[in-house]
Amino acid sequence: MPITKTEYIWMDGRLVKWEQATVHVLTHALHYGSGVFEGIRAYRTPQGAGVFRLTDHINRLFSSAKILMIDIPFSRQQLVQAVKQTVAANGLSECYIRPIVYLGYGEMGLNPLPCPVNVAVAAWPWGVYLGEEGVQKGVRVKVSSWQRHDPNAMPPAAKGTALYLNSSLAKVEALKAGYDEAVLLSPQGYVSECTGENIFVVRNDRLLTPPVAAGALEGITQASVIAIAKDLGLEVEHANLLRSDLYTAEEAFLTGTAAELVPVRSVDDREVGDGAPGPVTRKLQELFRAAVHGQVERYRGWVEHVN
Ligand code: PPE
Repeated sequence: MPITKTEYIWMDGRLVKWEQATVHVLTHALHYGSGVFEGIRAYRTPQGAGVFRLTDHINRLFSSAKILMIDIPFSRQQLVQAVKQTVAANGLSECYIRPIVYLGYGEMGLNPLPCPVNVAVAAWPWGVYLGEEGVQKGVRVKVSSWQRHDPNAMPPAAKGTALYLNSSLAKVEALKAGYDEAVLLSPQGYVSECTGENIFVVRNDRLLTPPVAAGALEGITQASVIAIAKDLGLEVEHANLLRSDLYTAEEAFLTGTAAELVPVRSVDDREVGDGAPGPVTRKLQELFRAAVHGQVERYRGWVEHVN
């Protein structure tokens, strides 16, 4: 998806002009994927721009860094402020926000420990990730021939830049085959997640989503949708799913910051339900949309205002 340029990017403690937010070609992270990042969205709310679950995203950034033994040279509070400052400085009311922590310039080789650690936060307006038609009618997904990471090869709990080569391989395969998105299975054969989204199915009025142990990222949208579903009285469970569970599900949908909540229309050419987004998906989609815009009293604590 193309990037829409904004004015400022936060780099290592200060705002710099968009064009000046550059790195050296010998930056460690460029060679070895030694970085961790977040994807966050801010939404227009009655009180101005509100960043959805900002503190939770920053906490996950610190967890990712901890797994990879990267010492972030800023506090959580400083990075929360950096995000707010970036959104405010660019005058954005709705945007996608990309904080990244990466090993910088000064060392080459596979011992990352002596490397300087750099941090940047960019923000820009970003539309629907899987297309407007996907949001309305649902996406067509395909089980990938690429597996999700084995947790002893790459830790899927860390949102590390290097891990996304796996997602890109699966994404390209799915797109070339004419699908919208790929579903990856764990090395044990269980459904894990999509290239940048968690997956849910609805079965007998119960909501099921794969556990972290199946290689899925602990999604913040996933956690939000679980909370909303429970408040609606639905039973929710983390469960290992087989690909056939996707084929026979009554409903299925994907969740992620970039994608938001997107219905799944078919899996491997088998229609999910009757091939149109079901009532549970629709209800959750509607409530999630209201929640991120600060329109639901109960979930207002999730919205962290910029001003
Ligand atoms: N799984 C993966 C692999 C993933 O990348 C994301 C977010 C999720 C699940 C959902 O997590 P959450 O956003 O906390 O609900 N993917 C981010 C990056 C996507 C990209 O294409 O880049 C995102 O949605 O911002």
